[in-house]
Formats: sequence, structure tokens, C-alpha cells
Amino acid sequence: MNPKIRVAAEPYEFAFEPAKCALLIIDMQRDFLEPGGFGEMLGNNVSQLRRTIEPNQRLLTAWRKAGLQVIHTREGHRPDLTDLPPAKKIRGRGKTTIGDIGPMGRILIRGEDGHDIIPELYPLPSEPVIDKPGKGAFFATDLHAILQHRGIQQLVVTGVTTEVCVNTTVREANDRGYDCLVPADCVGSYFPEFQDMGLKMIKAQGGIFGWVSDSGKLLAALSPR
Ligand code: C5J
Repeated sequence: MNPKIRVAAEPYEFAFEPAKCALLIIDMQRDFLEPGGFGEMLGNNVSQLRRTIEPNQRLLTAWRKAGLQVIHTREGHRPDLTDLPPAKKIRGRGKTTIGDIGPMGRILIRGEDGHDIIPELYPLPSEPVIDKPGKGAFFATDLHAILQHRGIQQLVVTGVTTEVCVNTTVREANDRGYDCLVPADCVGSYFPEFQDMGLKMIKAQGGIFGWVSDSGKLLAALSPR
């Protein structure tokens, strides 16, 4: 029998079987995180997201070392925009929108520099990368099938942004029967109040969508002294 790893978390301890728990890293893409990218061009303070890079690196290194499963996601669209809902294209009434030329290539288009994952957390060839057209990682992707084929029942969800793609994915996962743990220091929002509320919403009401902890507690549980 595979012993469970127990992590101090809120609203209560999160226990997981390592072989059945994947690390799911959401949208750590250059355009969201790098100075000079699309996120910053829109006036966002990317340092709010960049503080998540180091804790994610530590967690990813430990996860890989333990031989556990890692999956990455990227938000983006086909170059011909056939999977881009017209409503998403025009939302925000911006001068520059998805598919237009941005500072790092066409914005949120697969294959462009800005769409790619930051080098600090670059996927290994063995780690699936889910290209998702929506905010949630389950919508219009094969993520659920991949998790089912691999016997995954629990997820550690990290990445950006807390209140958008991380929250949407956690809610989608919860409705599909997965337990989700979110390490607070490994998820980021451009807006501190959304970071706070985005995490509170997950763990409220006895963990209505999941659990919240931090990378230090998770790392301590992974390799106890
Ligand atoms: C993500 C966004 N990844 N904020 N996207 O959260 O539009």
C-alpha cells in the first residue's frame, strides 16, 4: 500500500497518494509574466505574478525528483483564430486584442514567443502541455482524459492568475471529482485583493472547491526530515 502524504492546509489537512496526485501548473506564460509582455503592456504590475516563479521552481524540482506527474497549461488560440469566440476577441474594447501583434508576437497565439512558458518553469519533453482556449483547463481540452488514463484523483494547482484561470480550473476539477490543493505562494494575481479573495473562495465552507496551503508545507510533507 502506498502511504499517504499529509500536508497542513486549510480548512483541514490535505492527504494524497503520490502516484495519484499531479502537479498542474497553469499558464506560466511569457506574455503574462515577463516585463515587456502583453500583461505589462495592459498596465499590469507583473511583479505580482513574478513572485510565484521561485516557489513554483522549488515545488517543480521536488515534484520531478520524487518522480511524480507534472502537467502544464497554456492559454491561447489557433493562428487562424477559429477557436477564438468572437465575444472573447472583442471583450475589453482594447486597441490590441488576441491575435494582434503584441510585444512578443501575436497575442495568445500558439507558437508565438509570448504564448510560451517562461524558461524558469519550462516543461520537460515527458510532461504534457495542455493548450487551452478558455480560462478553465478542462474546457475544450483532453486534460480530463489524460488524468483518467494516468489514475490521477488529486491535483496540486499552481500558476496564474489566481482569480481567473486557477480558480476556473479548480472549480472545473472539483465538479469532475478531483481534490485540489492550491499553494498560496505559487499562485498570483495582478490584484492583491483578488489574490486574497480568490484563495478564500476555494477554502470557504469546509473547502467548497478545495484546500489552500503553501509550498513550504507541501515541500516539508514531500521530504520530511
Ligand atoms: C489567466 C487571464 N491565465 N487572466 N488568464 O488567468 O486572462
